[in-house]
Amino acid sequence: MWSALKKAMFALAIGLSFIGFATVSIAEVHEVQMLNKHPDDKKKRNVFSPALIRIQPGDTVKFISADKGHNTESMKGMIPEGASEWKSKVSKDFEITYEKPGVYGYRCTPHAALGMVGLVVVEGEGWDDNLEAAQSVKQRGKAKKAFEELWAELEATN
Ligand SMILES: [Cu+2]
Repeated sequence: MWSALKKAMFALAIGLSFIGFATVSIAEVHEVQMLNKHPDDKKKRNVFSPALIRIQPGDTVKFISADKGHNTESMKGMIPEGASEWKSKVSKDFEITYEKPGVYGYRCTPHAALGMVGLVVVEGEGWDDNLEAAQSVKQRGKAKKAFEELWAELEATN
């Protein structure tokens, strides 16, 4: 026969293991800095850092206006079908929660042609369904090279 204490401890252990399990699935908040200069390479100006971020459905990305003059805006043809577009105000922090797996290409409206673009990848079933479509969007100026580097980084870390 178990003592009342043993029973209580057993119940507590079960309870704690459920809490531990639940913690794993709690949505996370990821930060992306909007910067005038790359933290590791001062020659790179106007950057999102990190420019490529992988998250889980339900996670939030917080874009931090660390330096003024930047924003974040989803790009036409570069987000999954049915996902919501976004456009933040310049020089303001901005938060967005992503539910649908897929790739989400975005830019800084004033600096897109200078290569200030980024990629959010929401992992999960069908995440690469819109990959080809996003990659085939025509890019202007330095955004072309910037996205080529992001696609390469994405492929290298798959
Ligand atoms: Cu910018």
